[in-house]
Formats: sequence, C-alpha cells, structure tokens
Amino acid sequence: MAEPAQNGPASERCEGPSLRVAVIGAGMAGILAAIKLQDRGIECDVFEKGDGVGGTWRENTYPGLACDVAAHWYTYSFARNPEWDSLMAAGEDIRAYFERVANDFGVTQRTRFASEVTELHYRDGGWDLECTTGYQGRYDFVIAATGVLHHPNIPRFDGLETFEGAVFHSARWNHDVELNGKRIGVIGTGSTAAQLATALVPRAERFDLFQRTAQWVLPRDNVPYTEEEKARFRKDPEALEALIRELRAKTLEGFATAVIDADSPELAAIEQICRENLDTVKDPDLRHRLTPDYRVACKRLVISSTFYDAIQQPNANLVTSPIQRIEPAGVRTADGVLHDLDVLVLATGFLVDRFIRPTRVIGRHGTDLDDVWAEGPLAYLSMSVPDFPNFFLLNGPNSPVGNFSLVEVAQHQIEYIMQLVDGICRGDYSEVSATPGALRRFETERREAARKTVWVTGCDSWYLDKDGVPASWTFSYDRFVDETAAPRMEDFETQ
Ligand code: N01
Repeated sequence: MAEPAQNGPASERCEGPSLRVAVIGAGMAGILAAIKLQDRGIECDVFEKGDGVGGTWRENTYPGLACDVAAHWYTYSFARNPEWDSLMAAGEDIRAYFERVANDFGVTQRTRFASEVTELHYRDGGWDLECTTGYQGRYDFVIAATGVLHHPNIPRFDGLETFEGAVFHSARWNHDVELNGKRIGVIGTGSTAAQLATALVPRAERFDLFQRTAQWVLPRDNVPYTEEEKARFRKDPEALEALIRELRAKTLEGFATAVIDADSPELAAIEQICRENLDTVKDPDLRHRLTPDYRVACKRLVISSTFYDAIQQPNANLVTSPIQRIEPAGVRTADGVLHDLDVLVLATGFLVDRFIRPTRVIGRHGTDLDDVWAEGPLAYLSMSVPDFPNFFLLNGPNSPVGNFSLVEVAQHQIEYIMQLVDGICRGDYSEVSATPGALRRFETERREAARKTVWVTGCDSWYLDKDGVPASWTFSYDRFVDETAAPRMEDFETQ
C-alpha cells in the first residue's frame, strides 16, 4: 500500500521571482496551504469569509459534533498531536487543534477575516482579486481551499416560516435556544443526525427523528487513550507514527477497496458487521423501519456505536411517515399526525457542488468558471481546470471523500501543487494549468471506474451528481497517492 504524504519532498526555497499567492479559506486545507507556501518563503494572504480559522470545525458547533475518522490520522503529518483523548475526537478539540496549528505557524496572523472573495479575474498573467471588504489585490497564484460541506441545504418545506419554535440548520446552531426538557425534532438521518440523536435524546423531553431514508450504521467504539499512552506518544514520535500507520491501514485495506468494488469481499465483510449491528435493535418494528433498502456504504456510512441505543430510548421516536408540511406547532406528517415541537433542527446536509462559488472566477480569455462548470464541477486530478492558469483547488471536485482522512488527502494535493509552484520559482514557466485533453482523459476514466463502485448500486446520496455519477474519486486510494506524487508535465499547458 502506498505510504502517506509526510512532509513531501524537501521544500525548496522559492529563489526565483517573488511570488504572491492568495489562499481562499482558512479551514484545514487553507491553513495547510499557507504553511507550505511559507516553508518556501512565498508571500501569501489568506482570505476567510468567517471570523476565525477552522472551516467546517468553526462552522459546525452542534451538540455531539465529532469526527468519525480516527483523530490521530486526522492531523497534519508535520504537527501530530499526542494529546487526543480518544480514538475519535470531539469537534471542539479538533477546532482547537487547527486554531493552535494556525497560530503556531503564523497563519492566523496573515489571514484577513470577514473577507469573502467575490471575484477572481485572470488578466495579463496574474489574478486580480476582490473582496467584500473592498480590498483589491493582485496575485500570481491562487489556491482555493474553500471546502465541500459548507453551503447548508435548506429544503423547501411548506410552512417552514410559520413554525413558532426555534428552527435552524445543523451547521448554523443557535446556542441561545434551550434544549433541556424540550421537544426536539431533527430532520435527516445522515452522520450529523446520528451524532445529534446521541447528544440530544438524554436532554430532550421528547426527541423525534424524521427519517426519509434509513441509514446503514457501522459500530465503532470511541476508545479513550490512557495517560500512559499519551505520555508514550509525547516521548516517542515513532510510536505515534506506528499507530497512525495502523489506523490508516485498517481503513484503507477494508473500506477503500469496499467502496470502489461493490462485489468485493471487503464490502461483504462491512455489510455483515452493519447487519449484525442492526440486529441489536430489539423492537422488530423499529428494526424494520431502520433497515435500509440499498447496499451498505452506497450512502456515506454512518459510524456510531451509540445511535441505535439513543433511538431505542423511551423518549425517542423514529418518524418514517413523510413530512407533509411544517405548522406553527410542529411537523405534520402524511399519516395526519402533528408532531408538536419546541425546536426543529434541519440536519439536511449541504449543497456539495458549489466549491469556490459564489465567488466569480474568470480565467484566460474571459472564461467564466460558472460556464465551464454549468454541467457540474470538474478538475483534472481534482485540482486544476484548463484555462484557469495558476489556480488550484484543494479537496476540489471528485476528490476522495467519505470516511477517509481529508487532512491526508489535502496533504497529498498540496505537495503536488507545490511542485508546480516550484516550476515557477525555478523560472521554468510562469503559467501552468491542466490541458483540456488531460481533463477529458481523467474524466472518462473516472466515469468508467464509477460503474463498479458501491455508490451506483441503487441509492440516492450527496455523492451522486445530477447524472447519477459519483462526484468523488472512483479509483483506488493507492492510485490517488500515486497520481498525486508528482505532476506529469505533459498533462499541463505552460507558458
Ligand atoms: O448530511 P447528509 P449530514 N426531507 O447529506 C435528509 C460529513 N459529516 O450533514 O437520505 C426529508 O448526509 C436526507 O435524506 P435522504 C460527512 O461527509 C462528517 O448528515 O436524502 N429529509 C439525509 O438523511 C457526511 O456525509 C461527520 O433521503 C431530507 C439528511 O437529510 C456529510 O458531512 C459528521 C430532505 C442529510 O444527510 C453530510 O452529513 C457529520 C427533505 N427534503 C457530517 N432533504 C464526521 O464525523 C434532506 N434530507 C466526519
């Protein structure tokens, strides 16, 4: 199996022309990009629409927020954290980790907060950037680290505006709203809703979970690390690296193969575990209603050892009759029942095809990214778009998603991008972007590979684009590591 990106190739100092780079977004990937640029002595400005660093971990503050990817694997290879308390970390600890790294590496200090980039325009060999603050700047290179899951999906429920209780999306949590002893409704059954159920059932007078589609749930105990283990990780970084290699191998050997090969024994094994987990639900009717009618891992797997327990509590209620409308007092379902509520949470996911948009991005010859992406966002190796020179995306279109460490994914991508930047530093070229042919070839192969994946075996999910093709990396994870090891320059146009 291919090894993880560590610190990448030894960073060269950029001795060539003095470059200015704009990094858009100060989340996990933006912090990483800024650090890697600084390593090479390259000037960068980081633009962040919010008021702090941390991206998804700043925006999401809902009760029960955690990361279901192993915490030690979900760290930068150059800033490990021996202090994680348990296998999977709580959201606030992850936010604190990214804040600390951003401070320690001087990224916070060079970030312009409350600065949403509204326009990027490539003219005369450089990018003109405009911001909501009125700031205008010119940059040689742009790295879009704007994330995938940050535009809330707010479905149009009839009567939503008439609800007299508190209503908000899971990623816009209203902390002024009292939850203890309240009648709480959650719409959705994704990873977010499962974490919410675990946190809110013990606090609510009644908890209603409005399920449109049942989910497969993979159990995973959140084993705490002892003080002795933490002390060992502090003292012996190699012991920590060995643990990370093991955590990573466990996910990649089973899960990474399972999702891209619906006929694989790896998927059958995960299926078996999920079925056995479902069998722990005691009431046959509830178990029946929690049983999905599609293959395990077709939708992103919910990873939780606590969700089934929460939904079986006497004050928890799984509502499977479809939502008809929202009324002042609560949610009316198609069976005529009015579910009275004080608080209604929309755990209804995100608009996942936005990426850098609504920023207007105009490339070479006035090419508008919105037009290029009219049929859906595409990028060569998820990073480069033809006619958008010196513009790269991290965790961009069709990047690996799901139950991987997106930190590691972004590290592979930034090392690749930095090798293209090195070409500019050396004076080999001043402009670089993927060729249309390279993108076409990549996309054809990606679509072909998609046919074998579990994502197309008959479910609806946020992985699928409007044509039903998974908008993700449909090859093996090893291929991702290999392809991002070094740019094939014949796939790039340079000037
Ligand atoms: O969102 P989702 P999420 N009427 O899109 C339902 C990451 N994440 O926020 O399945 C009724 O998965 C929708 O129903 P259906 C992770 O990548 C990671 O939970 O479409 N219901 C579904 O049940 C994850 O995949 C962690 O039929 C409606 C739910 O809303 C991604 O974020 C934790 C509806 C949306 O599920 C998104 O997860 C949390 C409607 N009109 C999240 N519209 C980690 O731990 C939508 N739904 C790393």
